[in-house]
Amino acid sequence: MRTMIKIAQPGAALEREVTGESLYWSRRQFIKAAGAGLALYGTGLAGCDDGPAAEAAPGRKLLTLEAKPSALSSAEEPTDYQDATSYNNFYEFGTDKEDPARYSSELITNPWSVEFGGEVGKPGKVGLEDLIDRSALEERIYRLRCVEAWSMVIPWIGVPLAGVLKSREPTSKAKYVAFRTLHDPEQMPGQRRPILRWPYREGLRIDEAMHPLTILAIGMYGRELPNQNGAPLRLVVPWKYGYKSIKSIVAIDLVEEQPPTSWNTSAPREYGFYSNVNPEVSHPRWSQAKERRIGEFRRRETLPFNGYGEQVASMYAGMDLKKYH
Ligand SMILES: Nc1nc2c(c(=O)[nH]1)N[C@H]1C(S)=C(S)[C@@H](COP(=O)(O)O)O[C@H]1N2
Ligand SMILES: [Mo]
Repeated sequence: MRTMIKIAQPGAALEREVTGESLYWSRRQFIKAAGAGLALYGTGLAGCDDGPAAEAAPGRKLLTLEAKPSALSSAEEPTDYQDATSYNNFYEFGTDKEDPARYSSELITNPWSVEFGGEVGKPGKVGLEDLIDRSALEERIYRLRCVEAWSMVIPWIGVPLAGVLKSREPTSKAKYVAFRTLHDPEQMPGQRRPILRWPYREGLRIDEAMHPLTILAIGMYGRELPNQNGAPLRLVVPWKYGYKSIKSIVAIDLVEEQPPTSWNTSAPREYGFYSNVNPEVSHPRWSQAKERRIGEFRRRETLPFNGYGEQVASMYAGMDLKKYH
């Protein structure tokens, strides 16, 4: 596995030291002390516009987002913001972990819309501002476990996918949900080469998509999403390997048959449709038993369903999870 290389961004570190990070973390301490659930997230940063995310995408201000803390959050300490925004997988901008932060800053994320199709009563394009109710935003601190055996803990900001899907009125034939990322080789240089079959595609079974843990995120660490993390809208499915959490979504189709997904199409033996985190099912080229939390040196045991088994295991009762990996 690669070791992490930190890229110094001119001017970034200084700004971060002066305001953002320290502010964010002191607020976290406050939230902890007050007991999560009592503190209203976002108020402490009101009026402050150079917070932690300000340096992540040069030339773009990442606005503060107000979000309610969620009872579904993990109690773990979030990964360092700098790590979460400089060690990314977003192959549309290159295959190195540093490429997304380097090459995604010009991506135009406003205006943005998502096109709904397939088995829905209300198909068509919906502007992001109409799709996500900003007064309903929640902060969900989730572990993200990459198939490459590293993990992070990220305070996402978003809404349950279920409500968004229901607003499009799925028909009784809607058995799966298919997601698609923007396809624009001009803006996404990685798409000029056939690393994957573009656009990036992912899919969920309808019960997985409707599960309360599954969210659509528009922010993290109290701010809008940096481009490298999937701005302006990404999926987060915490009990599955990271590649299921598709970034920069432009289309969502409700469909009757299991939809093709990018990783499963490119290497079906290595990446199944379900992709539930499973320490007992090795990737053909490496074990999935352990993981390294970014920022730590010791390796941790990987937990079944990434530690969310109590909430999600019943959806797979009776399924052979080695076959349906
Ligand atoms: N469109 C798109 N979405 C994507 C990817 C990608 O290459 N393209 N990489 C996936 C992988 S492999 C992981 S581990 C997560 C990483 O999310 P993060 O960079 O916010 O940590 O994004 C996922 N979503
Ligand atoms: Mo990943």
